[in-house]
Amino acid sequence: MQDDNHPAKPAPSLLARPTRRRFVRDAGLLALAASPLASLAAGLGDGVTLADGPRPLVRYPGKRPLVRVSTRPPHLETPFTVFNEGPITANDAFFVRYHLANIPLSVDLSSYRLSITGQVKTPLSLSLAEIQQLAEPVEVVAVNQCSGNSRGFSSPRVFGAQLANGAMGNARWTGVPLRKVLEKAGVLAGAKQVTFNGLDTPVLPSTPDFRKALDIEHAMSAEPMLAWSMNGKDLPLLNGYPLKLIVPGYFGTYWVKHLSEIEVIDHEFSGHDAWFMTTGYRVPDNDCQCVAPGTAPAKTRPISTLAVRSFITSVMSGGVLPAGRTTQLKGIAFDGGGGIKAVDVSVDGGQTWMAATLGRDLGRFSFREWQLPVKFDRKGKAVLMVRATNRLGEVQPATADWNPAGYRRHVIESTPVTIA
Ligand SMILES: Nc1nc2c(c(=O)[nH]1)N[C@H]1C(S)=C(S)[C@@H](COP(=O)(O)O)O[C@H]1N2
Ligand SMILES: [Mo]
Repeated sequence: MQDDNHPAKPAPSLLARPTRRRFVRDAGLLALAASPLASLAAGLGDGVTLADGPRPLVRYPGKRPLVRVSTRPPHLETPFTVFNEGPITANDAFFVRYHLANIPLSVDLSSYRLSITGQVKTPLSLSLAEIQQLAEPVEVVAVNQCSGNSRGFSSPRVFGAQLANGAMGNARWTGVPLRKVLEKAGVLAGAKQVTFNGLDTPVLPSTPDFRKALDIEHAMSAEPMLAWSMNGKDLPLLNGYPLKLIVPGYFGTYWVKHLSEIEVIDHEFSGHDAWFMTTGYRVPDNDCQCVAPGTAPAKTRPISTLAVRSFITSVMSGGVLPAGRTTQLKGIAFDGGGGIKAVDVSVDGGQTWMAATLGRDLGRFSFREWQLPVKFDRKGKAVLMVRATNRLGEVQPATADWNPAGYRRHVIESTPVTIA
């Protein structure tokens, strides 16, 4: 079992100092040396040092150097400077996350099929070409963000991959609405959920498969999509070629890659292969989806939509900005589909705030760019902060809330800089 979804057992002493799992990591490195994906690039990393130590850049097929979180299965973060290139994250820079070590290293379209089974009138087995014929293609620009993005900043520390802020990306997805394929199969009365599985498999039978479920109403709604194209090109292999479930507004865990099986069920998904719904990827079942640091929630529920977030992308932590001259601050904001209404920036550690100018609106599920010219009169240390408000009036909290898995981090970000 990959440690990212270690059952959130709250043992305070362990939470304060989780196991490093060095053995597992090193074993992964050895395996990589013998794998077809072996092409480690020399690199100095992204400069982020979390409690797990410095993080090197690695090079995988079809990708520019990305930050290595783990090697088997591949888990790669986007270097943060990429988010300053524009509101769309390039395919070759997009983060990669897998839970199971048997991942497809190629997919043959002549034998690839998507099956639709379970509580349907007509079970289907469709080629990619048949899926593409199901309906007029639709497009959405949407953020894919890992539930554990930024988890490495949790305090007290939590189990799981110590991610910085690069387990997210924004792309234009092209495909057909999920409901078109469900309508073609004919969903029977009594259907409760729809489950999704991809071509990757566990190495050991004791490891649960990676399967996710959506409620039938959500699956039949306008948003979820079966996408074969990302930013106008085929999906990169590592991001789910040839077909990926897109669930706009929802965390990446639902965006099943190499999608090969859809099953309509008449009950809530349960059992061994439902682990990533019933045990992993759950948040405290309350309004803030949080608990007092170091404590366990009484009740949990599956994680769902993205919280409001915003980042400065034009200046990194520790950056140096000029005094007496105008600097264009720039960044991104996003949420779970309400849409960004306003972005405010502070250059005095949160005492006063200035309204930033929003960039082009690419849709309510997309990154929204913002910018603001600022002039620093005094030399010395300064703390830049950015906060966003969505159309529902939601903003980030000033201090981070906490949950045992470090999911859904969404605090107001601070960037300490020097004015010189
Ligand atoms: N088949 C498959 N799909 C998967 C996963 C996986 O392990 N296997 N991980 C999920 C999780 S937790 C995330 S965050 C996203 C990451 O998408 P990406 O690798 O395309 O960036 O894929 C999701 N889809
Ligand atoms: Mo994830």
